[in-house]
Amino acid sequence: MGRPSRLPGTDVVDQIVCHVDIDCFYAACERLREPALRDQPLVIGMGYEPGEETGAVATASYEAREYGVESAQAISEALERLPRKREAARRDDLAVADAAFYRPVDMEYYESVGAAVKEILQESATVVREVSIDEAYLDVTERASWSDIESYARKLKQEIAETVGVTASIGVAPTMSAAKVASDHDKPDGLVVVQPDEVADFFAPLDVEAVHGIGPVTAQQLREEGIQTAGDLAETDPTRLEEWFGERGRQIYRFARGEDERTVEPRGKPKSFSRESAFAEATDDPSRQHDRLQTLATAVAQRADRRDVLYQTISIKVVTPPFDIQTRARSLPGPVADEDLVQSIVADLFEEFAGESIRKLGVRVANLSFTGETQSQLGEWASESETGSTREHSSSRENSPDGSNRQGQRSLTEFE
Ligand code: TTP
Ligand code: MG
Repeated sequence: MGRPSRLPGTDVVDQIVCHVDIDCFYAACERLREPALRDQPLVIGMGYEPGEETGAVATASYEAREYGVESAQAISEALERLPRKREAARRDDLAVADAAFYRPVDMEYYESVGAAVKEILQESATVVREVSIDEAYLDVTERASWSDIESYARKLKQEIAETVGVTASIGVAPTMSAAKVASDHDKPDGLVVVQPDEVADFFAPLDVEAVHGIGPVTAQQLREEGIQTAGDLAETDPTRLEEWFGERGRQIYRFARGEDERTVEPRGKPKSFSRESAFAEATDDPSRQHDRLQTLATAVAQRADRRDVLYQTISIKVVTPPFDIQTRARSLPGPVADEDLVQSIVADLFEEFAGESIRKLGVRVANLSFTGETQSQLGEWASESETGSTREHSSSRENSPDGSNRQGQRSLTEFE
């Protein structure tokens, strides 16, 4: 197996594409740092505070979607369908069970959770195309085969759930557009594999609106022409579609037939590099702890080095039983690429944990530069340490970042 190649004599690319999309992403992030929001109707958006008038829903949890609340809806409409818990609790005519929690958008925090997911994806595939904060295409042709792709995808979902704490839906197919449709097909927590010989059967019964590139307006136009399903669209004369929609008509025709010759090409740069490793059982053996930390430091520094990346923040993550996460970060005055320095800083940061029983360790370098500017000398850095602590998968709001830009706080959320 190698990178995707065209099947002999055809236009068909021989590749395995995974499309990964996190379920109700902003809501999932809020639930990470405020576990009381789990299983509750939850709306993320702006403009719901008293005195504010306009604003839109960014996303809603699946519990809230059952009330018809959805992305891009006016917040006033969302509040009508699903009042705030706080409001419902005050009034006799509103049931608290039929009300939702509302939270404002906190992009900086969501970016840090998104970066942690992307890091796992970068490790899991040969090529990753990041398309939005919570979504990416993976070329996994070299990492799996069609016979074991389901277990590959299941492991990837599990790793995202265990490491970051959010659920992903994954679609696998031989083309990007089919993989995208497949990941949407069984949300939330979906896993849909469309084998190469199943593409036509998979598409045929789907509503035209499920086809990649077709929004509600186009879907309505198609329905008015009697084209209800992707199967109908696949059998429509493409010249008619071209008359109606121009070049895009050809494209949706091809997508509805499962034809898409694009290959997954990279875009976007990593925000950090990290490695974590759990002990089989928690250990208080200082030499095992030290060795593990040094191995992680070397792995991370070498990975950054291979990509010609400099870093300015170095941090460690220490998980003690049962699941308490502590992070310690140190920022340097300028970007460096120095394996020995990473090793000595992580050893320094770890000193305060001497004697403790440790379950898991992690090392991260962040604040990356890709241009290879001047490298700081060791003596120059007047370092600044930051600390943070939280509980794995159940960090509370009090422990979460307060929105300031301090280095250590960013590293805290990146580890969550
Ligand atoms: P999506 O992946 O489209 O939506 P989602 O993750 O909330 O829900 P799901 O994937 O389970 O259907 O978008 C990712 C995030 O982008 C979403 O959590 C919030 C933000 N977003 C907006 O702010 N406005 C929008 O109109 C949309 C669609 C998304
Ligand atoms: Mg999503």
